[in-house]
Amino acid sequence: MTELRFPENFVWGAATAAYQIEGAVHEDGRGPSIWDTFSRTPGKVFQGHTGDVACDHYHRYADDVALMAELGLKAYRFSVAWPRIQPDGTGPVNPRGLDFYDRLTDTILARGIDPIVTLYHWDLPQTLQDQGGWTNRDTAEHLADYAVAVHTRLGDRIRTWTTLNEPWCSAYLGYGNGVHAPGEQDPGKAFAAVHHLLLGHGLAARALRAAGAETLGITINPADVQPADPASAADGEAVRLVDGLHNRIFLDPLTGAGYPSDVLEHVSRLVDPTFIRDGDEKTIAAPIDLLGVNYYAPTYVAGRPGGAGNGAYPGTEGLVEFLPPTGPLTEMGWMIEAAGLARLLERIGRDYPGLPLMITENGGAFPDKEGVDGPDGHGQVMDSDRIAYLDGHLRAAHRAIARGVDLRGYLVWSLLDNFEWAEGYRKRFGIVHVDYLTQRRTPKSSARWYREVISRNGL
Ligand code: PNW
Repeated sequence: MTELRFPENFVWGAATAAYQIEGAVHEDGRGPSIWDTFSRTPGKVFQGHTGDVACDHYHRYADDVALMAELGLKAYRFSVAWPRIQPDGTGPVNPRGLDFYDRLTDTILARGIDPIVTLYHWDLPQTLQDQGGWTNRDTAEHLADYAVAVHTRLGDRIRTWTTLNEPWCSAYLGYGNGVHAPGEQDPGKAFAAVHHLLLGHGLAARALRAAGAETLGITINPADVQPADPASAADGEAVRLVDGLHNRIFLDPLTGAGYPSDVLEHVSRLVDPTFIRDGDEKTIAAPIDLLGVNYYAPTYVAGRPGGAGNGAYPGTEGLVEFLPPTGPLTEMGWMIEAAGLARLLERIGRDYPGLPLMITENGGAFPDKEGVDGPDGHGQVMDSDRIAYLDGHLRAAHRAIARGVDLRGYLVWSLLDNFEWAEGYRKRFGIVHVDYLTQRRTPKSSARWYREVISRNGL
């Protein structure tokens, strides 16, 4: 019996990203991206893993879409690799790159699945990085040109368009603490990147709207920032600072309020923010129809003079202590706290009303336990920890809906085990297991569980 039913037309699906699954990095005229460069730089990615082959999805996409259909997915979120479309990031489009997404889109639609496109999931063409990447204002303009090129080819079939995936990661992990490509560590560059990413979003959104895109959005990874001690005023101030750097710096300008003054003040202590020009905030505030929310774990902070801070949040050194995760953790070392998802959704619903939300990523890296009684003589992959994680977070999402949050859908991260960025292939987020030696796909027990959830529209 179903205890928790989700709204009618709730969108159930799964998400992936180009560099994490496609492979085929030298095929059909694709140019190099910053992740090709970064993964080849010694010491950056676990054991030097690269996306060269990944899940070989570029060749196996039809089988993978068949798998999605077997799971009953209503929607599938994938990203388009900019360097396949414009190998150098600007200039004439590479038709063979677009051909792949054309075939993929038709295959998805033929299975009755709704495609949701992410235009930029971190694979910046290397040529643009050579000109400064997201620290260069021109990159924002180039993003809009690229967006239009993709829309020109796929706009007749794809309804839902999102510009960026998690600009927080691109800016702060890419240019702040250097854990992600391009691996720079410079607070000034990180904030310039935040602004140019937002500007690129605004320019792309405006161009896509003019081109007739139906549903337009962006995906962010807002943080559920909590105080170590709810009664401490110092911890409350730390929450305010980290919330500003992680959430309000994106959400306020996206929704038309411009940059928050306390955040601008903090940024100005670290860098001269001349990269923000008159009119930019208006561009960033281009109307959107959907906000994608990715959630994995909460962030606990304390206000402490001399606190270590965190390179991913420039200027928190000496002010903030980021608490080590406690309780049950995923293999990423991230806390498992489903209540954080409900708090986050309710907070966004309250502070940024009128914006339909979709969970565009949620999931966890967990160990596989091999079962012995697979239907075809192969072991089954049992992942009860993942089922528990997803179940808890879906209950939290349902609670938020019951409290009035306009949540339209849920996409699990991820369909397949894949290239987990700096962690390489050692962390597995898939509901479908991938054997990287044979490229054999085996749905885990969570995949079967998720199929049931979808078919019942609830838990
Ligand atoms: C997101 N952090 O990345 C991405 O959108 C996915 O591509 C990725 O595979 C998934 O989450 C799991 O990691 C993040 O350090 C990477 O806070 C790192 C962080 C957050 C999100």
